[in-house]
Amino acid sequence: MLLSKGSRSVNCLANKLMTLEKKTSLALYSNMLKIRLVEEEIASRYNEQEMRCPVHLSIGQEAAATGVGFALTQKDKVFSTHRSHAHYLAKGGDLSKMIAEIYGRATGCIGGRGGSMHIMDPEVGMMASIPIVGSCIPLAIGSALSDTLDGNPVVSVAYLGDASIEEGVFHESANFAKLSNLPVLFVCENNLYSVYTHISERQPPRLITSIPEAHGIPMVHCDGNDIEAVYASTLRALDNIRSQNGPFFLLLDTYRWREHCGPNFDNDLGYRSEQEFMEWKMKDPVEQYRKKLLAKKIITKETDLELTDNIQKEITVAFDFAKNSPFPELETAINHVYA
Ligand SMILES: Cc1ncc(C[n+]2csc(CCOP(=O)(O)OP(=O)(O)O)c2C)c(N)n1
Ligand SMILES: [Mg+2]
Repeated sequence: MLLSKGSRSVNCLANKLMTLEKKTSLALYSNMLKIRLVEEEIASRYNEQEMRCPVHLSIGQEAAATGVGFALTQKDKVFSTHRSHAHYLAKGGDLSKMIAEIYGRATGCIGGRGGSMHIMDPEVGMMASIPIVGSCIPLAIGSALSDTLDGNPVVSVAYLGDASIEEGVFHESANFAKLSNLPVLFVCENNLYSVYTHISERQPPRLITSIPEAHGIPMVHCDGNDIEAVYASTLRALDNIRSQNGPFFLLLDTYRWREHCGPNFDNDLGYRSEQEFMEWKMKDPVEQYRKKLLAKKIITKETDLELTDNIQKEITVAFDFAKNSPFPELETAINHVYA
């Protein structure tokens, strides 16, 4: 884990890691497993053509969303991207409302109007998901400015992919957030790709870590497959922000396993190698943590199976709920439209 100058000592992070309670470990593991199983279910049912929206799955990236989401309070606000399911579930989102949204049903978290790429639910602090790359970032900045002016002690989180770094709005937002000392956590999930293009073909040969530094924003760079590292780093980042030190940047190394958009594997297209994929797959965040918890006897093979079974049942209930829910009424089609 790499800490930039100006951030606090690593010891406080190590202490937090050591004192991670059994129930916290279990909660982190359960949530990662739930994201994995939910998204695998979406993938396996996608070809039934009842989910009539594009889906961007986070399979392989579960530790990033879970570690961040679990460190936040319910009042903290999250602004997400096209790859939002995991962010929502880790923020305490309702699984049935999410699946119903993806199925376009009136019971979805935004009434079936948005689908997978627009998941939002202000009740749990999921303020928006925006598929235009980089565009959720200024929303998080505006929200942080508004909360600061109103005296609300809330942190706004801007999730971004590695491609958002290439958008002008990221730099304008980072500049303004630092200048105004805003309580913003930038979370960059660097999965190396923007659709089919590797970061080395899109960005000059410098580390992303140099970018927040150039804006004077403290940062932590950590293994996005290590759930405890992500969780502890986020707690550290939040400590720093809540001490009114302004924005913080968290860089998480991760990898998406399936195609950019859709349920399939696409290594056969040739934009990345099977070997690279396998190397990342070996770092499977769910499997790594399962092994760790088994070794520490926090779970057993039996309790793990029971947990998996319970999550599967919850998933079945959510899909049944979605499929049995009505579509929105035609008369409501122009509600919430501002044009
Ligand atoms: C401004 C803009 N340009 C292009 C696109 C098309 N597009 C959708 S997702 C995506 C890749 C984004 O990559 P990244 O931010 O790294 O997130 P990831 O998909 O890897 O999670 C692109 C180019 C878009 N939605 N918005
Ligand atoms: Mg990416």
